[in-house]
Amino acid sequence: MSRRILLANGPNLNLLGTREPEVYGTATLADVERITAETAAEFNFEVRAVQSNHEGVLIDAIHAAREDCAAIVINPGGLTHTSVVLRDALTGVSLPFAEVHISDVYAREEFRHHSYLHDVAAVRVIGRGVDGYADAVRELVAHL
Ligand code: CA2
Repeated sequence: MSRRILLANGPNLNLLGTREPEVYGTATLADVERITAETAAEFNFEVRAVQSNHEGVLIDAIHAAREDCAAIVINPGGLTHTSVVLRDALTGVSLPFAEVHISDVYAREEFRHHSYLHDVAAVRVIGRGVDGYADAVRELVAHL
């Protein structure tokens, strides 16, 4: 088994730490990538991180993960609530994945309550802030 995890962050998550701290906190995307890599290292896994504002770039990264990753941690951003395409990519590569949301989507607008990934994710971590990425790694590794 590969000892690598793909960390994928979707649209607008590059803005973390710069706006809306009351919703998303003050940690940056770099912090998220560091937290995830440090937690993975505790289990002897390395992390390849990608963030993109473009759906197709995320799809290509997921397809590439099939070659050299054991699992995926993904915060799809707003694509969570819209993208059959992303769901198809994730189910298509057959890698276990964790769906992470920094905010508690169920305490927000109703359109955020539905996820196209929810029923196919191996792990779901919702509303635990950026520490949720560390929890996702732990739960995903336990699942492997
Ligand atoms: O809570 C999450 O992690 C979300 O996946 C974040 C998405 C949102 O559409 C989902 O419903 C829940 C939005 C990411 C945008 O991130 C920003 C961060 C700072 C400032 C502005 C946007």
